[in-house]
Amino acid sequence: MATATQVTDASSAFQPFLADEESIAKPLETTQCAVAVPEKIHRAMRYSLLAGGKRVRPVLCLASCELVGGDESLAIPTACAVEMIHTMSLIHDDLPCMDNGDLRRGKPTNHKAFGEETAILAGDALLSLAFEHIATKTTKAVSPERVVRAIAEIGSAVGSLGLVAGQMADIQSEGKEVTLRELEYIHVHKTAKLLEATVVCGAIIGGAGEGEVERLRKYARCVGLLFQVVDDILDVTKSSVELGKTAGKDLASDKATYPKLMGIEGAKNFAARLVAQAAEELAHFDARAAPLYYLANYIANRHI
Ligand code: GRG
Repeated sequence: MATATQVTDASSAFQPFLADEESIAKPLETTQCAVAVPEKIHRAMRYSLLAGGKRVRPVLCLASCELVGGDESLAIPTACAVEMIHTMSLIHDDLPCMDNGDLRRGKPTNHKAFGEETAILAGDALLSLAFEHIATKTTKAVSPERVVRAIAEIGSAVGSLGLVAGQMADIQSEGKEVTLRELEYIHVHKTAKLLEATVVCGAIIGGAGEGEVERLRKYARCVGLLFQVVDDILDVTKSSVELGKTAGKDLASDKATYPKLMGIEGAKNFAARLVAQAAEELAHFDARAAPLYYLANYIANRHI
């Protein structure tokens, strides 16, 4: 069995509450790894957090910190915290009372593996751990004022005016005709707000000035919306390939998507405009903006 020191660099940032991924899949009786009591809740938290995923948000956070001259190590706790929050939102989104998903990140969803009660609690605990993690693990090299600002930024991005608002609007739009404006509201809140907070917090922790923070906020808004537009395009193109048809599943389904409201070419043009707008904001920075250019293009051209 692997030890905590054998996990990958990316995963080791999530210590101390994780041990090794392999043990997560094993029944509790055969698991040797040290997890806090109650073990089931900590195993459920690690199960989803370490299940993989593209880690787009942490990478954006670190790149933003470096862009403004901060060492990436300063932003590691914030980057991990954002991934914890993203993961908890996926766990809750998959619940039977929400999207009722069976699979996530190539594995059974948290509630399928651990039961609904545990999945709800695992999400709650990840959310709370995220804020604790920033507050207690950010190095003293970052001023307390900046740490508090980052915590407030993330808190407001995921609360009732942020991610939760987007999810609520999404639920309330079910079975109704959705306009482009309403769709944008849902995605800006459900997806873009957390991405925005991620980039902004990387900059705050890295020591950015106000002008830099606001430019990066604009960059992140474009990238956040881009993320969802591309997701919608992928839903159509993936299902077209899977079904061997020209019309994808999502063009026919009830769910409002960008390709459905704008057509596939319209959605692709919109995505291209968002990438260009994001790049425009970065043009005000020096060569250290290269990773953020790359990330916008990665998000635009990804296949998963
Ligand atoms: C955060 C307080 C709080 C509550 C959560 C359930 C809920 C409220 C919101 C749902 C938000 C949600 C699931 C939005 C979709 C975001 C999205 C685009 C997910 C896919 O992100 P990827 O592709 O996934 O980055 P990986 O697995 O690669 O990390």
